[in-house]
Amino acid sequence: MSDNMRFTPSEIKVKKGETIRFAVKNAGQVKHEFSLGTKKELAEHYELMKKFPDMEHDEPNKVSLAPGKQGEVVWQFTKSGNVDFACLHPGHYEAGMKGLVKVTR
Ligand SMILES: [Cu+2]
Repeated sequence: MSDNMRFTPSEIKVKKGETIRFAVKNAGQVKHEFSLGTKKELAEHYELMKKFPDMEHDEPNKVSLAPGKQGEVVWQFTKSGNVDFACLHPGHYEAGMKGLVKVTR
């Protein structure tokens, strides 16, 4: 994750049933987060983040990282289709800080 509001890579392909360990690093100078979910879940969480921008997360599908820090999200993809991920710090999502996991059969 970087301060140019991008995830690298921003598109990941996995197979249905696979468990993926996302090793996430904040290479920027401001806080970023990696939140995995459906578009609807991400949108709901984004509304919350706008109200409480400093909220910390300990849910299994998210990791908030201070500058220079590294973290992990481990997730099993049980359905084929697309799963979104995004940084939901206010302004980051609109700036394009999002990505896609493509789950194939
Ligand atoms: Cu961010």
